[in-house]
Amino acid sequence: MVHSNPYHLCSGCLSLLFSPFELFLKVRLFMSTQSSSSALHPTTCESSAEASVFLQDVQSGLAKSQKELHCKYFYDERGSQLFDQICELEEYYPTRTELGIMAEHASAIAERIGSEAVLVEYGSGSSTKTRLLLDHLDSAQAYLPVDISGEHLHQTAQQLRVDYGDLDIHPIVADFTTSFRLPASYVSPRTTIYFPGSTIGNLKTEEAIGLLISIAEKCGPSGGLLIGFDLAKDEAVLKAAYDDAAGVTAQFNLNLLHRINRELDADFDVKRFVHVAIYNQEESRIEIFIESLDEQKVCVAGELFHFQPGERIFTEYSHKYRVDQFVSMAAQAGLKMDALWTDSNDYFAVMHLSPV
Ligand code: AVI
Repeated sequence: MVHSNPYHLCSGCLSLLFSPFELFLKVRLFMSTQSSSSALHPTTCESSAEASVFLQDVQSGLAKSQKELHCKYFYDERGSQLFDQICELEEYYPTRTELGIMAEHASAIAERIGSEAVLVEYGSGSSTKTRLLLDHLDSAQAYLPVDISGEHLHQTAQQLRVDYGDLDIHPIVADFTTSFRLPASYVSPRTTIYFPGSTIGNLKTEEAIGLLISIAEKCGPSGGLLIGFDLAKDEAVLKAAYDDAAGVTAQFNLNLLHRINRELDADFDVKRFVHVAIYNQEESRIEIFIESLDEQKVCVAGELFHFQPGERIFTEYSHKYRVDQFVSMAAQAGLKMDALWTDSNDYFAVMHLSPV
């Protein structure tokens, strides 16, 4: 069985390409979208090149004064299983809320996208949400799922071809955050990028704007962006969602240390670390850390790292936007909102934007 992975990354591939977009960001982004229901391949390092990028990232992250590990590394096989479990938790509202919005407003959303669209999905995992769209779109020209995991892509495309016989389905194996281009024959004034899952919230603001810029460049003058993102809300709701009573999110976060032990010849004593999720009100985001319970030393492939009691490793941001904040971030990328759908609690937003 394979599991959800909102990053769909292959660290070996990731180290190879540097687009103008990446240079602009001065970071490498390896993101894709989440899906609770789809089967996505785990991202355990499969080659020595990938393992060496992972090792470099871990050692350089732990050498920083604020220790950090990139959240893209959450999603090995076990991490992807745990993420699937998170999506099913009572406290974790985003997945079911977004799906509810899509189910309730599918025909209005499809109408906003318009007829004869070329639909490009960033991260092709969310087949349930995608099917809701495909079921309602008027004479879509083509569906282009984009994913770094070729095997998964081709499985999805195969099934969709069976179910949507008339639709031109053209999977693209690519990391859309790097130097990804649409094939010339699919470049259309009606290109709509679909980016569900609120994965944009895991990016730093400048990274999110960079990604939106690259999207604005791709969607046609009569096309746009359909994006799902999480909304700012009561702190108690957020803290419960990222520190659930059953401790699944804690296991998900700490699995990163198990993964490093497994794959990188490290000796984290995982029981001497705990999961911490903080709500940073000023930045309107959840910040996730792994905290050391006591003074300890950890060896990662021969390199020693010291931890003080209470010292934290930063692992993830999850931004919660106000609609006006998101609109102004999108404006910096040359995109303007033209439709918005939310749930009855205003927990989550699905927004349609067009190039200015
Ligand atoms: C993938 N991403 C949108 C999730 C989120 O809610 O930020 C990742 C996650 N981290 C902890 N729980 C879920």
